[in-house]
Amino acid sequence: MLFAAESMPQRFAPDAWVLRGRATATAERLIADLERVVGSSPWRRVTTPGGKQMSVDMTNCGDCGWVSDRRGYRYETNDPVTGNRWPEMPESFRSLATNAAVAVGFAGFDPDACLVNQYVPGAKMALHQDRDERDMSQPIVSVSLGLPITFMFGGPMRSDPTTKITLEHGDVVVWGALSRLSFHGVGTLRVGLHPLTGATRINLTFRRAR
Ligand code: MD3
Ligand code: FE
Repeated sequence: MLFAAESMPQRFAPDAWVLRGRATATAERLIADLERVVGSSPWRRVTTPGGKQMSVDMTNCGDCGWVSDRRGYRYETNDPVTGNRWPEMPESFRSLATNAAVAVGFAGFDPDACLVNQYVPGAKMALHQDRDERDMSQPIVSVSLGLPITFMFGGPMRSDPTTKITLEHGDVVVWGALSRLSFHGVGTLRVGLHPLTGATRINLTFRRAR
């Protein structure tokens, strides 16, 4: 194949699209830029307000970053681990996110936060809502790199039925306003080896937080 497989956006929920392979061609650049981000703001495992340590390694880049501790969930302009501002959002990240948003009709998406999640074997993310952002009419863009995972997507109530989709290396998902308060989660990462990320899965989540 001359070009990485990239398909048209597929809508899998009333306001959610998957762009299969959208990030494949730029994945090496994204991972190189991520290494610089992690060099400034290293991976860490945060604690939830309930006192449990998450199984996912996290960091952020951009004007603000998502943090969690015993006091709650929130966005902060400074990394609590280093005390410094979060690293700047690499241009490779920003352009991928804004272009993917445009591809499904969201012109003007201007993310100020990119939460980066790293899943090692055994890591997962339980069903939850994202409700720490100010303007819930803004979309969210997520980029999957490395090993595949099962993503679960439900409705506005925890008890709503969930749809499962496999997210693979290079897949980009755009979530519109009608999806914003939907419960979602990620199944346990299984052991594997990916040529670009090794034994891990990386997810970049772009948000307009403030
Ligand atoms: C749907 N991360 O960081 S990204 C999260 O794969 C999170 O690491 C998952 O859920 C991951 O909060 C999923 C896709 C995603 C992110 C935010 C959403 C989907 C969403 C917010 C509302 C609805
Ligand atoms: Fe989430």
